Amino acid sequence: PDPAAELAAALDRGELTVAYQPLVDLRTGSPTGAEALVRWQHPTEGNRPPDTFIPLAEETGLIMEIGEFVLRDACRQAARWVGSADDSVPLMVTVNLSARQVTDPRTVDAVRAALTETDLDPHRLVLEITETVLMQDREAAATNLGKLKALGVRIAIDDFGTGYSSLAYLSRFPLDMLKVPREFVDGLGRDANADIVTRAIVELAGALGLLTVAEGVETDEQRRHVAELGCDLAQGYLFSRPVDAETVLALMTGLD
Ligand code: G
Ligand code: G
Ligand code: MN
Ligand code: NA
Repeated sequence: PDPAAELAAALDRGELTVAYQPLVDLRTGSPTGAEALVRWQHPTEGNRPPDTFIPLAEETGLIMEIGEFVLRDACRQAARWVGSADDSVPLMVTVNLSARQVTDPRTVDAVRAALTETDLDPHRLVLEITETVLMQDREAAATNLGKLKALGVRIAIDDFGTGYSSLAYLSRFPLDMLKVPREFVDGLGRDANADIVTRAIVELAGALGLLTVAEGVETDEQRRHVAELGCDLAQGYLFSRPVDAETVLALMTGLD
């Protein structure tokens, strides 16, 4: 069948779900939120990874509906974490936005609706955008990001330092967080350049007042390394793989 129609039907039938990968505060070691990652559980073929259908969703525009679904689920889950955790924990949920979502003005409406419906403090929602996406349609991206920031949400640059962008341009955006890509974390202690680049990202973030998240932390040595370099948060298989909403709720509320 037509792959685009199949994806649309999958969304209608509820085959798309959202997994959550915990974010850990490197100072306390406690979970402080999670990244929302869409999943497609195909009835006969099992799990289909996002990179097999997100590009198609982008092309066809279905990403707007999928994105709305992910945003709503993410805000609903985060509101549950907040409702059952200690007030002092700065819980957050991060959601990936693809190119079309960043430039389409309807994304602002979708984010506003998700926040209102779930009564989530906007500050707890962090939108992840890649540098390449930001550089694609600068005008539209800047306008939309300004409106999103006005709602009170935070903005993260995903895979910082791997895309095609200008620091001068990026620094004019109202950013809140930089995510250190897995490939840099993976090279720490083995590749001098990985250390230098990661250190530079953390220093830049510090100077600009942004949080840093180390991605793809798989070993205790990597955890120590990124903590030493001054990263604020980390995620990766060392702490947890992406898990379902109930499992992450249990983690977040200390029942696990
Ligand atoms: O687990 P992982 O295979 O989930 O994710 C693979 C890629 O798919 C990542 O680059 C991630 O940013 C992207 N991705 C995962 N979930 C979403 C989503 O809800 N929206 C968009 N636009 N991208 C996503
Ligand atoms: O591009 P983005 O950063 O949004 O994608 C996150 C991707 O990284 C997801 O596919 C997620 O499953 C994957 N991931 C998360 N933690 C780890 C890890 O520790 N090791 C590896 N290899 N992949 C990871
Ligand atoms: Mn991401
Ligand atoms: Na990333």
